[in-house]
Amino acid sequence: MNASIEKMFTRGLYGILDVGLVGESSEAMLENLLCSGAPVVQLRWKGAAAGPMLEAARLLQEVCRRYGATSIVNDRADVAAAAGAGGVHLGQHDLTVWAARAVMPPGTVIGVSTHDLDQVEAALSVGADYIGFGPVFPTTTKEVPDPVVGLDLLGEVVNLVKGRVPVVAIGGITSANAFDVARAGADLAAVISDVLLANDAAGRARHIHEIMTARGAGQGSVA
Ligand code: TZP
Ligand code: MG
Repeated sequence: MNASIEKMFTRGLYGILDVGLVGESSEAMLENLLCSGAPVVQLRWKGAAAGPMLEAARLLQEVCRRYGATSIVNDRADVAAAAGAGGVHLGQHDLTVWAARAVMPPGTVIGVSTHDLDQVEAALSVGADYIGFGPVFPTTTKEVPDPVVGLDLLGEVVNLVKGRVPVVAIGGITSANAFDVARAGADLAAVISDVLLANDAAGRARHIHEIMTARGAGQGSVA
């Protein structure tokens, strides 16, 4: 198992720096996310041109390195590779895991978004390094979200994955429901709006990270 994945084999907050949402305050927000202790932060910038995204990904990688966290670039394996990022996150309509591996250096992380059990099986069979699953709850952040999967199906995914790779829950997760997400067995909670739009983003990120890492919160699927 490579070092970046090993770092992710821990419960906690999966931070997402959504540049479309935070704009010019991105750099300060990145520090807020990393100060929480989050082991991983993803750069998400829908509609960005490759040049500005590469610049943002380089900054992400540099700051994550300082905090000992894994940097992940959403959607774009080419940008992730060029920036020296720790990994890439692929949606169902992005490059395949196989194609992304051809672009990414050995030892980098490839995560896949899934929305049902068949997609989870498929992602595991092609060697995804972690499984994103959701939306667990309703979300307004994604323009066209997939149907809500709920906590019971999240629990089924955790049972199906059996600790082989980390399970990252996403969609509508807040400090108010993060404990339920942890109890369903997710290793990491990926959160956008509840953290980025909070008055005290650093405090909210830390709170959710603490909920996810609290003793007795999870089933310890990858413990
Ligand atoms: N994928 C599934 S739901 C979602 C993504 C990117 C958006 C999550 O955002 P929020 O604000 O945490 O619901
Ligand atoms: Mg995508």
